[in-house]
Amino acid sequence: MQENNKTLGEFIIENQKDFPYSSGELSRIFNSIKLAAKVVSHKVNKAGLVDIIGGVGEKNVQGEDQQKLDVYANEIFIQTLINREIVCGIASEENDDFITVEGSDKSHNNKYVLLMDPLDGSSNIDVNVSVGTIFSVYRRITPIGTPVTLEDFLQPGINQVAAGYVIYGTSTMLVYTTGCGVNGFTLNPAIGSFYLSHPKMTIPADGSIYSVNEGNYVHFPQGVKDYIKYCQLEEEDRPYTSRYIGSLASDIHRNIIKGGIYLYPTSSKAVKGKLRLLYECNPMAFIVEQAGGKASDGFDRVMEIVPTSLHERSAFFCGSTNMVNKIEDCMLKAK
Ligand code: AHM
Ligand code: MG
Repeated sequence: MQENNKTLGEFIIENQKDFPYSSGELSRIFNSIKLAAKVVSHKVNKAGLVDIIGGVGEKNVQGEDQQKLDVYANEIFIQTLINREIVCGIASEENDDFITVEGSDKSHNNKYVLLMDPLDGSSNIDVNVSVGTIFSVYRRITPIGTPVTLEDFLQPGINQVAAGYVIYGTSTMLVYTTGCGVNGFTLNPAIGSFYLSHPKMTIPADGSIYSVNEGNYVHFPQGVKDYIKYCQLEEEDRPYTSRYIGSLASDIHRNIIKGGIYLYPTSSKAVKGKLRLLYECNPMAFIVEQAGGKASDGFDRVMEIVPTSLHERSAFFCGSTNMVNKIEDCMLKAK
């Protein structure tokens, strides 16, 4: 079969041997994510019709209350996973605490926990700019058969068995890794199937795009200011191009394809950074590393940070390896 004619479902079955422990459980998790992503994609595509079909807090034509899209996406992903009894726990950027998932027989026999940001960049929805879902899967640490605990979620990123993102953009795309490279799939909305459109994605070692919210420049640490000035210098292949959507999955996706770096530093306004280590930084770091790139907090590998709380934040520099090496140099020199 031609690569570009392969559906995500077929690809998952074909590559099940690459899945850690390959018991079929991870394949079922992917099938649920795929399903939830299609439901959310459909809803996101109708977001611009809000004035016609009713806004948040109003009733829609079926007499149901309209919800904010991020709340809706959160519920869809959680319900899809719970109904299929395939994970033992879920943590979401939208929920203060993790959710324990027990089987209909009250068992706790599933192996995996899933962490997610169900609708990242949701401030972009009102202006018709791409948003995304980001997810991460770990094998539980506590014994199978017992309820999950916080410990199962507070694992360093190097323990991830799978991670991915969905972009609800000009097309809806799902990109994921299980630690054997990165593959991207595009939804054909007419048929409702994701097709393999970006096999074996790799990020160039060098790039010429830097993505940062430069409006916060005055609040950035000196090393980041130095790096931004370096990007803007007229020297060798510089100045680089500045591109910032403000939607993590889309900014990283573009930089994987074209070569570039995404920066969300600490600042005097956000002393720990803005992005969440578990829901945003680690899954993106896993994908970018699997594509041949690098992810750092400015000094150390993001995926080696041992988390101490569910909603912990981190500085995040991620993308083409040589560009991330350069910002680490700048950070070290300015320390
Ligand atoms: P959110 O989880 O509240 O949507 O915030 C995460 C988003 C990322 O997608 C994006 O890269 C970043 O926040 C943009 O932040 P800022 O507006 O501060 O540049
Ligand atoms: Mg987010």
